[in-house]
Amino acid sequence: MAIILLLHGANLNLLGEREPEVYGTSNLADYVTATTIAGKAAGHTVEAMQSNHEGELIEAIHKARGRAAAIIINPGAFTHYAWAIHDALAAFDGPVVEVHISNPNAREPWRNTSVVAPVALGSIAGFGIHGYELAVVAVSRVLAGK
Ligand code: CA2
Repeated sequence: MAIILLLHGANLNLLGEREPEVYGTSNLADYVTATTIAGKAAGHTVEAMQSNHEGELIEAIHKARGRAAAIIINPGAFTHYAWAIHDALAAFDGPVVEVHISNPNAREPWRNTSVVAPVALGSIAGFGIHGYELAVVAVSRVLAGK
């Protein structure tokens, strides 16, 4: 049984409270629950953490080194400019999957760039809560060597 670290970045603690037309009505706890259930079904433990502070996310990524087998991360708006998160993820030794609830490539131009994508094994965007389940399936297969 491996540990999958699920990280959420800036403002994602507000999910379900505003902009339901973009982000739906599920709150952060719903996303964590769905990911945990998918992880359990695949035989893994999901540990979740959200922060509005870039440095706290970096610390969590550092602590995951040698402990977690994989990271699933929705960095929120940090996605588009946080090179320090990019560098922290680059120093992590397992697969990283970038997840977005909406499809940033179909939105404002400033959302079209991800500084996390170059250090992710892959990115899943636009499928809402299902994207998290897809990320768990992808990570599990990679960890199993399939
Ligand atoms: O689609 C995603 O998952 C995003 O990572 C969400 C970020 C956005 O900056 C990225 O471009 C795409 C924003 C999350 C903010 O979520 C809120 C939800 C409800 C109320 C206010 C903010």
